[in-house]
Order: sequence, then structure tokens, then C-alpha cells
Amino acid sequence: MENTDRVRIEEIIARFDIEGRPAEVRPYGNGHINDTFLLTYAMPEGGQKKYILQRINHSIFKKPYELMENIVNVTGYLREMILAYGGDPDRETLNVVKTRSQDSCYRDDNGCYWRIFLFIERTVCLEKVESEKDFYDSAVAFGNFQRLLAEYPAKKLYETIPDFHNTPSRFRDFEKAVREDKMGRAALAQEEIAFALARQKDTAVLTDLLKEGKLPLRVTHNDTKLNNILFDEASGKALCIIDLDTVMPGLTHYDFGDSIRFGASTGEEDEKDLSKVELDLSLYEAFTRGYLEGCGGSLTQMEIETLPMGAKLMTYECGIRFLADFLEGDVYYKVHREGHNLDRARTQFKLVADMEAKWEDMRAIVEKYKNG
Ligand code: ADP
Ligand code: GN1
Ligand code: MG
Repeated sequence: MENTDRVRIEEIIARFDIEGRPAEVRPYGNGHINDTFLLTYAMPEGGQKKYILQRINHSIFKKPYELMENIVNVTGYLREMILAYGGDPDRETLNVVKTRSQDSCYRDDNGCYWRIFLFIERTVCLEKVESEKDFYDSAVAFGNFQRLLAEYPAKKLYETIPDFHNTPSRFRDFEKAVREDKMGRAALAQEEIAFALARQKDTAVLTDLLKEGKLPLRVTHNDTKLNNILFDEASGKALCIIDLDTVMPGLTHYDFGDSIRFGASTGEEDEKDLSKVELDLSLYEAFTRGYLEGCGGSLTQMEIETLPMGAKLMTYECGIRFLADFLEGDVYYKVHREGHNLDRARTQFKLVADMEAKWEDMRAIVEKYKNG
């Protein structure tokens, strides 16, 4: 980090109600959206305390105060539930640290929004599934998260990104990016563009079922990547669901699907060698089993039967979002090399194709666990 950044950050953190003296600040994590830092404070009585500082990406999250209100309310609600079952709310949910004027975030002179969470110590954040058991545990935790929020008054939640998983709307954005071809990059992605356009008919399957009243709207997380969960270092168990920026009303398929897309792939999201990328059916099965268990019998038969479509659509949608960002000049996701978003889109489409090839197996697995 540059020294000027360090000085600026010191000014920012001084606004927060934190005991002790700031001792260290360094960039942290692998998120694609916010800027995350690990803060270490030296305590007056000796010892250290850690925090997560984040600059909210407000070109993506247009109303940071509304977003923070969602997070404060949802984590406050979860805290009560966790206390009721005898858990530790300082470790099992995020905890927002208020500013000295009792706000949930601080707007600096440059118009950037900053927030601080308690750092959850002795945890592991996985960028890739290392064992079937971890993935199963993450499934139980994401299912459980949805179950805990089942009675949460959804109307109180702001839609932090409107139409976040509205796949037909994402498709229109993608078509526009292709049409405009602002950076002249479409020629580099002809095959991928054709792949995406050929699947337009799938895009409305879930949103139509929702409109027809055949699928219920729930409170969902909407960004259930494996690296949005912290595992307890000692027990290895899934401990805390993080990255709550997109907790909003949604379909259960969004949470199921996004986890499958990221975690049941044999390759990383940005793997260049596509021969390494396919859907691992054992991982898919482990997640299905865990997710249904975590949801605790709350899903309808229709929701369960259509889960495979959630996996395919979330993967497809993520692919067209990466590809649109490539065409628009990498303005949304952080990129770390040339063609990074195109590489990401390619892995997603490879997975979609593999899901199509394994479709009957995916459906049979869901059938197997349908009745508990
Ligand atoms: P992004 O929206 O950019 O993905 P996240 O909120 O997911 O940002 O945070 C990025 C990373 O920071 C996470 O993947 C995790 O490793 C780490 N992290 C975030 N919050 C905490 C926390 N409260 N305690 C420990 N680690 C955290
Ligand atoms: C982003 O914030 P992060 O890195 O957990 C994105 C998700 C994508 C994901 C792809 C707010 O998630 O929707 O699925 O990247 N989050 C937002 O890796 O757009
Ligand atoms: Mg994240």
C-alpha cells in the first residue's frame, strides 16, 4: 500500500468507535467487489484486536446507507436467533462497528463509504473446495441461513441491486453490451457470444414460475460463493456466512445455484485450461443433500424439483455478466490480467455445457433427496 493511502485510512478509522491504537492495516481477501483491509489495533492493556475495514463499492451499490441498514437489521435478527440456540453471535454472524456518531458507515471527503466489522478470528476462508465434507457443511450453513431468515420481514429489506438475479434482465444487458461493443472486443469472443445467445429461451424459466405463483419469494443471500463463508479453524465446521450486501428477497435457486456454480466445478472460476473444468456430480450431490437438510424441510416440492435449473441459470447468468463486463471494458469486476473476465466467462459456459450433458443425473440426484 502507498503511504498516502495509509494516512487516509488512519483518518477514516479514527471516525469509528474502536478502543486501542491502530497498529497495522493491510489489504485482505479475494473479493471481486469491495476493497477489504485487515486492521490490527494494539489494546491499552496489551494484546491485539482485529477488524475488517471495507470500502463499499458504491458504483455498484448505489445506496450504501440502505445497504448498511439491511446488514444491521439482518445481523441483529440473526444475533437473537443465535443467542436463542446457545451459539456465539460474535463469531456466527457479522458484527458492525459503529462510527463515533453511531452511524453504520462513514462517508469520507471523496464520497467513498467505509464500514468496519469485527474480524472473526481463527477461521479459514476457502477459495476452492478441498473436501466433499467442507462443501456439504457449507451447504448446511447456507440452507440454515435461509431457514433462520424464513420469518424475517422481507418487505423491510431494500433491494440493494435491483434485478440482481433477474436472468432475462441480465440477458438484455448482455445483448446491449454485444450490440454496442464499446471496446471492439466482440471479435475476440464470437464463440462465447453465440453460446450465450443460443440459450435465451432458458433465461425466463424461474422468473416465469415466480410470476405464476408456483415458486415462493424468500429472503436469500444471493452470493453464496464458498469464499463468502468462514470455517472454524479448530472444528473445521462452517461457522459464519459473510458478504451480506446482497441479502434480499429472492428464489432459493439463487443460493443453491450460485454455490454449485462456484464449488461443484472441478476448476477455478478463472481457470484458463478448460479441460480442467467440469461439474463434479459427487460434489453436486453432497451440496444438494446438505442444502436440503439445512433448509429443514421448508422447501416446496416444486422448488426442489427445479433446483437443477437454479444451478444452470446461475452459472449461465454469471457467464453473461463476466462476458458483458469484458465487452464493456472491465468496469464491474476487479480484474488481475488481460482477458480475465473472458476467461471467467469461458469457465462458466464450459460448466453450463457440462450441466446440459449431465442434466438427467442432476435431476435424479435432486429426486433422491426430495423426500428427506
Ligand atoms: P467482497 O464483497 O469484495 O467479496 P467480502 O465481504 O466477501 O468482500 O470480504 C472479502 C474477504 O474478506 C472474504 O472472502 C473473507 O476472506 C474476508 N472477511 C470478510 N469479512 C470478514 C470477517 N468479519 N472476519 C474475517 N474475515 C472476513
Ligand atoms: C461477486 O462480491 P463477490 O466477489 O463475493 C458478485 C457475484 C458474482 C461473483 C462471481 C455484488 O461476488 O454476484 O457471482 O462476484 N457480487 C456482486 O465471482 O456483483
Ligand atoms: Mg465475497
